Amino acid sequence: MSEEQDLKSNYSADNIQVLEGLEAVRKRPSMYIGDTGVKGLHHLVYEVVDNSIDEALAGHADTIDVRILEGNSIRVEDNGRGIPTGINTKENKSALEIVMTVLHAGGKFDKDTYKVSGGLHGVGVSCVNALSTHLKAEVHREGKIWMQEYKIGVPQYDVKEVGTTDKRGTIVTFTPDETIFTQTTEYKYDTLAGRLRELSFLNKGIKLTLTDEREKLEDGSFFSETFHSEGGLKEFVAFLDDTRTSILAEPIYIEGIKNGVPVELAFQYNDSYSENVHSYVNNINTHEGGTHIAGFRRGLTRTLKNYADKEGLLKNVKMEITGDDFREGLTAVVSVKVQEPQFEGQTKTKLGNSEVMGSVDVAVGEALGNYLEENPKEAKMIINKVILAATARAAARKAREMVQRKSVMGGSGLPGKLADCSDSDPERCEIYLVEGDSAGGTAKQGRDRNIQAILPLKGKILNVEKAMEHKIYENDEIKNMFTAIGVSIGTPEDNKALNLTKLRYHKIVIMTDADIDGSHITTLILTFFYRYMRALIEAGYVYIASPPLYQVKKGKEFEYCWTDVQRDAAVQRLKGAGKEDSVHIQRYKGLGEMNAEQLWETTLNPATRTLLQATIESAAECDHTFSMLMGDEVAPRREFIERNAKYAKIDA
Ligand code: 0RA
Repeated sequence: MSEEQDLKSNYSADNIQVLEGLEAVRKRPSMYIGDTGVKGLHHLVYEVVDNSIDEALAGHADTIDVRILEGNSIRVEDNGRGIPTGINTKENKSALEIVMTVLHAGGKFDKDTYKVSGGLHGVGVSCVNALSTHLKAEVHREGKIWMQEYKIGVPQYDVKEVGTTDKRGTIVTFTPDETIFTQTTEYKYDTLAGRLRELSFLNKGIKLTLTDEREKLEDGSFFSETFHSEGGLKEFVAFLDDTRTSILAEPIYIEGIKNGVPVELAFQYNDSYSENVHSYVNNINTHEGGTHIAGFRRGLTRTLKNYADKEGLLKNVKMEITGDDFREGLTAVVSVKVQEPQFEGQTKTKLGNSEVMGSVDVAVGEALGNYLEENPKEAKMIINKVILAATARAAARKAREMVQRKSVMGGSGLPGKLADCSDSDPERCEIYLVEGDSAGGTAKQGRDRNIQAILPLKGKILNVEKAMEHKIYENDEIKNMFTAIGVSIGTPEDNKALNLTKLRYHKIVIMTDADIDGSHITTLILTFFYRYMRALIEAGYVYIASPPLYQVKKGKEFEYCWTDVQRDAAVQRLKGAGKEDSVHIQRYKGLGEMNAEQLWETTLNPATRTLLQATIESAAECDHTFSMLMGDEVAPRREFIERNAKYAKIDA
């Protein structure tokens, strides 16, 4: 019986509504979980974990165990009270069955619990059920084990008692439906780990464990990590800044309920020039900020300014100090819990509730005011840093205006190294940022000159993580990128706002050699985009080219290969009846080894190439990774490279 028939044959008067609900989820999964790609696939896990987080926040659980099982099934276990299994008299069904099969039913059985968790889409575990070929719910409660299984959301039997137990809690195991998640059903360990780590900082005291059971380690065990933070946001900020040099001995930490809004935040200053403020509402990352961030900025600026004025620290300062100056080198995490959040903005990640602004402003004002009074030495260090920032800002503005002036000089303002395309519709146009003049030359010959522009970049570009802002605008390679791409920055209100109206290409492709240097250059360019043109990444305009690693050849026949597995398979295929040694493997050490035609076939031709789109899964995770990769500390960088050794080994 097919799954669709399975769904139909279970129709009966009293569950029509239920089935309609879950059919809607299967018909339009994106409406419920965002998309059916990699993101949506991982969202299923977050949806289940969120329920356990809610149980923990209600004070009934402290441990959540997540496992990636063989075949990419997921198992989530908590030590909470267990979803109630008794018969709900109104529906004449087990509460467990209702929670698992009715949209938005999750919270309805426990009105007293203050529900604050719940993913961006907050749709509940029944959606996960609808999008799984198989799901099993197990409840350990009052000495008994209860169980029910489902196929694409349809119960396979009534909730049944299957044994006795001395544990408490809920276990949900599910297998995502590959007919829904057509792109991939493979879970990325690092993606799940990043979210669980984030959740552990945002919800202090909860122990979250992730285990990858898909592959055994050499000693026969599975790779596993536990994320557990007693310090919460204070530790989050320390983690984000672990490769930067802090100004204060410890982050400033603020926690309290203001006008009924629970506010938690922590911040630290470091000796870098970038601002890293991350915000969350009900554990959801609010990329676009909103009223909580506005309140934080307002409280920070006002309190620091008042203190500096009162202490006469600005007496000899001639230039104007702006809000930005108070946030240079600032790393902060702001987390609020809002009963009925209103999300706005392009990606619905901007908090709109106006009352929250005052709550955060007041919380910061009180706590920071006290801190400054009690820690005059630290207070002076912060104010001195602000004054320095104001001085540097003047220099940066000048440098930025120079870049801008050049970019508005019309067509002639384009960099001399740019080989532009002839089409002028940005939607069709692409620009390849190519490592080195020689590969740049090949790319210029091999490209489709109607729609593909080539900008060669000279060696390693400036590390923006370590440079002061005005240096960045003085750097030739960076100037070339700004002017070629056609974006400008800098409005009086917000000097980081990016103006995309003059964007000249909708695909910006980074193309470097497939070796360690190449991946370093890719990282440098991505860091630059992340810090100075983040909107380009957020809009999905930034890509990474993937040139092949090998050409396997026998006589006139040849194949390109991107991995060792592909290479070995190609060798087998081409070997055929012939002798093995007649098969020749060419290892491409750099783009320069390919001729124009080969580069076109493998890497440039839109019909056959593979582009990786750069995305920001978690801004906090990205921030940490970039500062670590580009920062001063060697040990964590080496560790990261070793952990990602599959890629790093390419050139070993
Ligand atoms: C409603 C009521 C009760 C527990 C839960 C929900 C619950 C849901 C989930 C989802 C994952 N883990 C969970 N743990 C508990 C219990 C009410 C009571 O016992 O009085």
